[in-house]
Amino acid sequence: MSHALIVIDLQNDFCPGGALAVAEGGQIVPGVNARMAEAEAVILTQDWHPADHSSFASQHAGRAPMQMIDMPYGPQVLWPDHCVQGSQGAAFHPGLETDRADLIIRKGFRRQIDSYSAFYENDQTTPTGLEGYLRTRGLTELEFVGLATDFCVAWSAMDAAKLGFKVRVLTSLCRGIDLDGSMARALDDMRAAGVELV
Ligand code: VGL
Ligand code: ZN
Repeated sequence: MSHALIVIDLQNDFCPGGALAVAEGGQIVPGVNARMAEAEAVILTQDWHPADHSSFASQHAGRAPMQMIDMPYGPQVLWPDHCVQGSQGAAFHPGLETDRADLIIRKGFRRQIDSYSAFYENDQTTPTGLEGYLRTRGLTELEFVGLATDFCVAWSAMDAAKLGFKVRVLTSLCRGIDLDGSMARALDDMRAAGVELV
């Protein structure tokens, strides 16, 4: 019981009825709540975009959601507007026991850059500060759950493994978007990065 549970983006917009809904996204909530009791620390991430965020297709003339675009930091999927700061869509799923969180870390708040990972923004250099928090608390073992498996969960888990944490992803408590085979690719990439898939 020395691990941290990191719950990725369990927010209304990623659940059925939301702006970027992941199939069955809400179904993992009871299981995620149950895992909180087993963890030394509980950390929630919250996707938190300004209304004019550059990852939104609406900000690029003639572009549609799910198309790719080249950003200064690399290729980027254009998303429907989602998780706008302060909106109901950005709020956590109402069933999630957020009172049990030690830390809530927000990401994606800089207009020019997206942030899938809880550790680094999509330039893979700008830190969120989570690594320092975990290290100063002596938390070296991380368990990931949440949404979406093939984007924010996978990028977070792979960064954690690269940083030297012992990492597992509970796949039954994750759900994915699966855009052009991204689900299979993410599972392969996580395994290759040394992430344990449970
Ligand atoms: C996510 C796409 C855009 C995620 C966040 O939480 O996986 N995906 N923003
Ligand atoms: Zn986002």
